[in-house]
Amino acid sequence: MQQNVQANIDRVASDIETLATYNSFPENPGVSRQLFTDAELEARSYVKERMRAIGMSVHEDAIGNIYGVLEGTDPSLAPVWSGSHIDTVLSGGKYDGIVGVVGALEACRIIRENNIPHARSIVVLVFTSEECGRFGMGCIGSRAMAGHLPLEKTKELHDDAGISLYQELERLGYTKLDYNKTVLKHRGDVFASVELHIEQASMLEEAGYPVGIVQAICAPTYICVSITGQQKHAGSTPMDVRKDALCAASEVILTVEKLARSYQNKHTVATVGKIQVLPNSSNVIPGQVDFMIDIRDIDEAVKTELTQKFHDAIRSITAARHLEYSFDVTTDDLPCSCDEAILDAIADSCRKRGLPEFKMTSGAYHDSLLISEFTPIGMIFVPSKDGVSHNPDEYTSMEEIVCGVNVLTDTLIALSNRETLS
Ligand code: HGY
Ligand code: MN
Ligand code: MN
Repeated sequence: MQQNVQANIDRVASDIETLATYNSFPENPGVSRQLFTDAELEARSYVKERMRAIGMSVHEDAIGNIYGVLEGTDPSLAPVWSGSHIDTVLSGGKYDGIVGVVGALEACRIIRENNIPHARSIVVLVFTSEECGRFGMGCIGSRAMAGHLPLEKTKELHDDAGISLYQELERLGYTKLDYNKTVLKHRGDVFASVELHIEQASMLEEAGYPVGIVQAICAPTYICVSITGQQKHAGSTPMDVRKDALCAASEVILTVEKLARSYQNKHTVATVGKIQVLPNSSNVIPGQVDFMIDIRDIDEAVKTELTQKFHDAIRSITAARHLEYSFDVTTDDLPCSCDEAILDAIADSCRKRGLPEFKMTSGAYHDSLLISEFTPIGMIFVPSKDGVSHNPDEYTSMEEIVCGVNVLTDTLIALSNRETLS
């Protein structure tokens, strides 16, 4: 019976701390590392160098997904994947996504150092832009792999400075690569994928468990809303003749909260986290307000129903105030279930290590949600202190991370030596 492998806590800690130094705004709290910023490009270089140091071959596809390949004894077999993201939200933490990339690298180091045989190659992935911050779309790299982001569409995604994703791909040389050949993936291209990630909620901490086995992943719907009123003088315009876009938006946003609350289900959530007021001057009645509604659910039918209710509310609130609006659903993903055989492989490792086999649902979305369209997936969670994430105070102890890496390593070894999943 093979001894339990053990991750090297110092290497994992060093990778996490080093990546945290690649930060666009070090003067601000937390880590800010949005796609293709200098900080993110430095982080990419660091990860590629760590992949090469392990003896992996490294390549990127035409949308910037990074692949580090630890070749198996039979490289003709479909590989096992493990990865996550290194981009962050603004003023985010240093564990979201990073734990999955650093953990997969450490798993490969352990496999290599201990000469553990694996028939299938193991590929460590860094997915392009899992966060939606810069271009308003989440899981860009994994979404493109699943065929939901044709290259032409990248010309329509712009950041706040008006730069398109396509322009960035061109600037960095990615448009020289064949998009369809290097990005698109099909069923059978990948044998299985396992992602290690922080829970970003407090179930594991409350249960006192060091790891969790994800059974299903909630999916997002993003809606861009624009409300147009009449920009006028704040001092000389009587209250009864105003067409104040921000007052209308405020009514809408509170209605979004009220409707989401009415479902009383912890997986039915809706948020407005980004808003732009024009012209945003204290002595001008706002003429236009643009904001994004972020809806999540594990039940697609509920998400669709809630989207319709939000649209109805916006229509009636703006009509009552004689304002115009636009309502554009820009993302509408489907929730997914994880593969039973992969769940069992993760549970086998937990059992072998005397850990609880705690099955749970992910409220956050992940790249695993999108790649589940072409490969069986599994996810391993480690706790988030106080359930805090997307926040400078995001924290998971190194001991908990190492526990997750050990379970990930066992699972990758098991899967990379399996002929079939069923
Ligand atoms: O927003 C999410 O669910 C993920 O953390 N990007
Ligand atoms: Mn995140
Ligand atoms: Mn994440």
